[in-house]
Amino acid sequence: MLFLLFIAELQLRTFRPANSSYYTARAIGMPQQVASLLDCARVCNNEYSDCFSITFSIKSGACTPLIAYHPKSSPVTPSEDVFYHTGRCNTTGGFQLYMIESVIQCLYISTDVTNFTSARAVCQAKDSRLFQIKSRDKLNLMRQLVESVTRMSTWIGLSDLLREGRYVWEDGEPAEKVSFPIPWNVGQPDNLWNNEDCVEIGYTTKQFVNDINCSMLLKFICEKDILS
Ligand SMILES: [Ca+2]
Ligand SMILES: [Ca+2]
Repeated sequence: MLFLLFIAELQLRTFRPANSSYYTARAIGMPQQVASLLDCARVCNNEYSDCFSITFSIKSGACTPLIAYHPKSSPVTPSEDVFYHTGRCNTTGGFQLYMIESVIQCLYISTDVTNFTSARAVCQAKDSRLFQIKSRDKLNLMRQLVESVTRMSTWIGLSDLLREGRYVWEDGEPAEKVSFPIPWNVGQPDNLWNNEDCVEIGYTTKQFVNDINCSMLLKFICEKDILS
């Protein structure tokens, strides 16, 4: 139940009031009556893989899923509606939108555990990659997901498999080129037994990461680019 509440909360946050003067959008479905903004967000997420945004009228309960926006064009949003927007997240393969503060992510969260190589392969097969923590917001999101959803140590998309001590994010960017520093736990990375080349975020040490043996069985999170 806690899990469901958490997901509902995050979903709701994915639809933020937008300045409609910067967007135009085209309806991709007829307006339908829903009970709440959250239900409208669900309609967009679950019933339309190409849904980019919604209009929702608190007064009438009318919910309209939208596609295609063109920044800096004239608005078409009816003035009595509140216009919410989000990036697009194709939910095929179990992906969902998650957002905290300014970061919005299209994520798949594993329900079972596996080693780093398999986790990476699962993400790649889903046309995505292991979750990368390249900003404070993404670290905050990851921390909440570990605390409330995976509830155990979770792989992140960072490793020094190619060259010892040279950490590279899954998209190939060397960690030292990213302005947000790797949030290592105290004393990490220690390359224990000369055999730790993959990186986990621990359940008890949520805001910090640790290098660990790649054959450990952990949960993982895949991220896909948000389409806007
Ligand atoms: Ca290492
Ligand atoms: Ca370590």
